[in-house]
Amino acid sequence: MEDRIMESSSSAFGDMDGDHTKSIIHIDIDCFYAQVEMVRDPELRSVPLGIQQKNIVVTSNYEARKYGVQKCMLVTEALKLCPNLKLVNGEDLHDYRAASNKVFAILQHWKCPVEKLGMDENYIDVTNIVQERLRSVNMDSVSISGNLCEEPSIECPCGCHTRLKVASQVASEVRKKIFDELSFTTCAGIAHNKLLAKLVCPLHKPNDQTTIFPEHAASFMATLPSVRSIPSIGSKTTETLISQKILSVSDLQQASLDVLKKHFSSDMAVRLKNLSLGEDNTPVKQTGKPQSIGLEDSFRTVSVKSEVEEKFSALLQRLLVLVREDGRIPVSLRVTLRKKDAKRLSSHRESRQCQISPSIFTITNGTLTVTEAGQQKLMTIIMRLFNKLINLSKPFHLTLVGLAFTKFQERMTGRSSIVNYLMNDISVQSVLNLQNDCDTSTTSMDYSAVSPSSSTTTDLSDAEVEPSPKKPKKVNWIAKRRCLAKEEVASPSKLKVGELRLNSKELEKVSELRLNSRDRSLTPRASPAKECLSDASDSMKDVAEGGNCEECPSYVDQDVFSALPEEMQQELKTMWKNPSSSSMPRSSQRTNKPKPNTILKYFVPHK
Ligand code: DCP
Ligand code: MG
Ligand code: MG
Repeated sequence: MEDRIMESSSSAFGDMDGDHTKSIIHIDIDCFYAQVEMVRDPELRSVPLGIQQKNIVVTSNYEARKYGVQKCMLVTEALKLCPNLKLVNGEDLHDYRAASNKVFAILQHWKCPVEKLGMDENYIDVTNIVQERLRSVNMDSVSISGNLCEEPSIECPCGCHTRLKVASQVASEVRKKIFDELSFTTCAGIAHNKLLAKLVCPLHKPNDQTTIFPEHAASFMATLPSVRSIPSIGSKTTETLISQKILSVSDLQQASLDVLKKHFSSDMAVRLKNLSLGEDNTPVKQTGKPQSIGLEDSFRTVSVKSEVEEKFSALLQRLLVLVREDGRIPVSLRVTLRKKDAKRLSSHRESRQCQISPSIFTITNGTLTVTEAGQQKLMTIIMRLFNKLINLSKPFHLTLVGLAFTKFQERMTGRSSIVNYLMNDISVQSVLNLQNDCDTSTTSMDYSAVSPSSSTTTDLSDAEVEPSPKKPKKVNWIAKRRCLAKEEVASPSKLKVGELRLNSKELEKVSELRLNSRDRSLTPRASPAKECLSDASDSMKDVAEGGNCEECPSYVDQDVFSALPEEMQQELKTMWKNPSSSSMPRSSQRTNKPKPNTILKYFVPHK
């Protein structure tokens, strides 16, 4: 135990020494798509209802569940169980997304961090509200609202029972407000960490809530049917654990850390062990705009290039609508394919992404638009990425194509925002989609926590060589840890542009340079290379060879420097060796004569 805590404290996850100070609520909307339809048409409330996407019932209302109609059941199977099942097509996700955003907006009312986990799930960290209320409330009069996982035998000396009781009341209020304003019933889980809050949330479905006290964490975790039931554990991790005869959560609780460390990194081993005990110290991070906006379409099989092109073209049209709604200018595009592997009788996904020029998009009357020529440019890029993924000299069989804009530039409206654009960190996206278990057309909105610099989720699943289609997932823990170590993304580029007058060509050049530098920070190191590279962007590979600049002054960002063309590097080095011969924009060197606007100007020391 001590070993675990010590390891844990020195790990990247921070300490996990039985800190019960937080109060976290996890909220999940009951039969989400079905409720959206029932709110639209109240007559559907009294009938068994299934939401259909292609040949699958993606969810059903609780009336239909009485007949055994489950999420992700084949329509044929569902109709056998419930011949009166009313089916509503749910392939257009627009209204579901809109409802999801409304719920998210309501949750902002409490002015606490809210992290969106999927279309119908959110975490809220109500620690501060609880503290505030406890100042004005008689502690003895506080009672649990809703269900308690297990009655406590003794009071925890830290006062967490009282705090969680107050949190359960806040959860009731949150659920009531969602119901009053949107007519959606919800479930909630209340705990001192995200893991437990999520896991106890569905214990009393629908329209109810459950609280768990910290001392019951380990015993509750042991009741879960398998290690796979832990939200952060994906199929590959599960496979590895099973290979070590670790099947149940209690097996994992009892597994020796040394054994785990033989199969996982030290941090990961500790993390797995802690999760099995119901310990999780990942913070609730306020969700910002989605980190990527994507769409996928799946089908039985497509083996002809022209058909692929049609699919992409249709996806692109829909994607451009979403991007217009979002309002940000995309600067990176990702193409995803799922290839059928006849030999392995399986399918797997592969992605490629590349930067795209922001000039493809224009803002007309405040609306983001793409001209016909711009759309053709995008199609050319898409098909180029496709050609990189598929060897066209051999037959291919695809079962899914996907498109996503994965990086964005905030809108530039005026001179100062150009500076902002260049100075702000552009968040680097991970490769995850919110997607269906079932093979249907999906929209992916990969929501980011506001800061891209650290991991916020408890997602440990399988490094996302292929994002698992099992369940909605957000940012992947391993991918983030491996590819986006804090120090690699947090430091802003040292390009300083305060005094520049840029024409659009140069602006583009600098933005590309900057993005290259960003992407380069993703370049995988040492062993995790495989996981990252399979989804690596072209630019990552293209800039991976950059060298060190021993002659660089300390204020120069080495990543940026090594991403420059060779001749520019030479020019800079010469200039640094012999500053008097340079066109560096030092005030002492300024003359009235206009100087060519060269890249050298961008390298000015940080003040
Ligand atoms: N969804 C989907 N494909 C899946 C799972 C879910 O399209 N494999 C969609 C339909 C659901 C919504 O996401 O309505 C939310 O998923 P949940 O797992 O929360 O399921 P529900 O909200 O439908 O039901 P529950 O009452 O069990 O939460
Ligand atoms: Mg739900
Ligand atoms: Mg859900």
